[in-house]
Amino acid sequence: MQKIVFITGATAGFGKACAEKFAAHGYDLILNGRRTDRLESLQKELVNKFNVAILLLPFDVRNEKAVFENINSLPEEWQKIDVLINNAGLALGRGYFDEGDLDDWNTMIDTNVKGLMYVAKAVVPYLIKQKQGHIINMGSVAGKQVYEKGNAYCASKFAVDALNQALRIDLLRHGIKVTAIHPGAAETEFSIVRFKGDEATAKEIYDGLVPLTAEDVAEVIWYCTTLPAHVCINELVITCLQQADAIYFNRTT
Ligand code: NDP
Ligand code: 8X3
Repeated sequence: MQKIVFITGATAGFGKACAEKFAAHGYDLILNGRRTDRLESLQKELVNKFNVAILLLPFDVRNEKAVFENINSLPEEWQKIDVLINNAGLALGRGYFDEGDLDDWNTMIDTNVKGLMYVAKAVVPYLIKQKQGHIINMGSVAGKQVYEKGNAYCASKFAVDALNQALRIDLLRHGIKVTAIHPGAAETEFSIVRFKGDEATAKEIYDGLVPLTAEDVAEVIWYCTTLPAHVCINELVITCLQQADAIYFNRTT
């Protein structure tokens, strides 16, 4: 039977790489992000290449009303979601707590925590109805260990870690798999967004490293969704070889 994956934040980075990966394996796709032009060109590309069906659902995950209106009104043929990749998220700024920008904090918490919760809450009734499904929550090494100047972003990803555990516990009785992926440094648009378009500073994050790619992360997510029905990976922490955890790097390349 045709399978469906719903990916938030599919206009770049991990979400886009997941869209390519799942389409290559014949999944139909529901793709979310705010940049509609990017969603449309990705749709065109993947339909041409893999002949899959794609539904675009452009909305801001911070917008509670938009999340529930869009997901509650999915056409019936799109309601049988097999996999939700709850990936939309961002960091904004990297600085001491006492120098932090409240707007940046609010955006990170609203997107990474509340947005992820809204989308899961809206999708879960479909998974419960079909008595199966898999939620992949995008965490981070920053949600496992706090680093200097990480404060609000780390807090948002610690919350994702907690929600991932909470969802698995609360959905246990419905037979729904819940997995968190916690990547380390991966070269996507993440750092350009974090440093607000300052490409030189964004690049420094990866100095001396062969960082993870979006495709590396998509490959791991794909793997988690291909295991036998009775097997659930609870969480995975993934770094490049030159990163030991959220703090220690071997910058030699
Ligand atoms: P990118 O910046 O490349 O992609 C982020 C995606 O999230 C974009 O598609 C963006 O789409 C979407 N997004 C952001 N805000 C919203 C919003 N309010 N509503 C809907 N979509 C939104 O970054 P990554 O792919 O690297 O990041 C994806 C996830 O992985 C994030 O949760 C991030 O925290 C996490 N992560 C990243 C790591 C890294 O080093 N790259 C490591 C660990 C975790 P648009 O702007 O079009 O809305
Ligand atoms: C992104 C990885 O180390 O920049 O979540 O926080 S890090």
